[in-house]
Amino acid sequence: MIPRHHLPIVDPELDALIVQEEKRQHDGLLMIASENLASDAVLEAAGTVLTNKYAEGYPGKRYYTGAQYIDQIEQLAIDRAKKLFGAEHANVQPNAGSGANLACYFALLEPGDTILAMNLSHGGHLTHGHPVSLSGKLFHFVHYGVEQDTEMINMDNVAALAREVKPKLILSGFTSYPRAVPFSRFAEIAREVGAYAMADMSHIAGLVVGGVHESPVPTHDVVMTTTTKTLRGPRSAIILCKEQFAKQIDKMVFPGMQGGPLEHIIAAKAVCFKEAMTDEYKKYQQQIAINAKVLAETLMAEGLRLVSGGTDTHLMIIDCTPLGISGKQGADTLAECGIYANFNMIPFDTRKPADPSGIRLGTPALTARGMKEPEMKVIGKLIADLLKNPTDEQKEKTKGTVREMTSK
Ligand code: DSN
Repeated sequence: MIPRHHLPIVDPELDALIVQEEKRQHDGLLMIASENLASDAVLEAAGTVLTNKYAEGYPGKRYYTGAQYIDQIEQLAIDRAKKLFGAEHANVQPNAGSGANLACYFALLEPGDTILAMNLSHGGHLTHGHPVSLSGKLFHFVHYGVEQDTEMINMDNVAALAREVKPKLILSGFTSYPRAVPFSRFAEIAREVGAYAMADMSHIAGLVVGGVHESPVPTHDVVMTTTTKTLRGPRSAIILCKEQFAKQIDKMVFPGMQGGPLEHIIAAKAVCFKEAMTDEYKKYQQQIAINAKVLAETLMAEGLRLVSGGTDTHLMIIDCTPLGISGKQGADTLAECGIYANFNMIPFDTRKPADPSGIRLGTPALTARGMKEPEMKVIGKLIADLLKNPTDEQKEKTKGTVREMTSK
């Protein structure tokens, strides 16, 4: 946590709320799969005077004077992103993943064009063409999903659908699919049907850096990632692409989608990329995946049903149906005891998105706190015991164990 010298005096009301959130993060088991704990160096970069500077344009081509240092900072972020992921081109300006996805679609396609992407309730994302999202309103999405029996993607079915609907773009990369994404097969199918290959690797970008998951960068035309999740940077996004798409992507991010870039956040991304080049970081990513496997095995050994029967990544989804509770009830009970997860749709869910059947759990933040296999076993048992038997007595017992673990 970074000491604050001015905020407590200038705005004690706000500072007190931040103190409470710091305490919640410290005292809880943060298991929301898309959350993580950015390093103090990342937080420091995000809280600098760089926020004062307008720098519309790109390094060397700004619409404002006085951008000589900002140029160097943004170039550092670009160079590091390219090196980290082995990309031909990087745009580090997207403020967030949703806008970055839209920028990719608009850079490559015309409104109304067909995109083949994963169904949201099978693990996709709102911006992968859900009707309530601008993506779904502006482009014609056709969705693939998982198979009912395995709850995994059958790539032969994806290929058959691609041949039938002839999309202009095929999108892979998911938010609640616990299995490895066969990126090179997606790219192969895209090539076969003459579509662009795009990946949204937001959830697994850190695992890609750690060598735990196949990278989509060599095989895909365009790859988007947020920088928050396994990657452990600031809340933001980047787009990586082949050189031939560089101009289109840059033009669509600015001036297409955004004005002045958030240079303080770009600086924080640069710090994250530097951290991600270390051996320690790679070990951290490997531990995230090991922890997820151990947690999943523990939950299943305790009798809980996991979607697809396990995980290859940092996340897993408990199906609460056999427990006789909804995912929301389960997630609320866990949160009451300081274990934070999110309720989530499961494939072929018969319940509604606001009260679905699943709970999604992830290990990035627990691993960032140094927790390993023994802690995963304790946490798995704790979660299973509580969900099976959410009595006041069990809740008190859980709260005690959470306090004990997080105070270490
Ligand atoms: N909302 C994020 C998640 O939790 O997966 C994705 O944007």
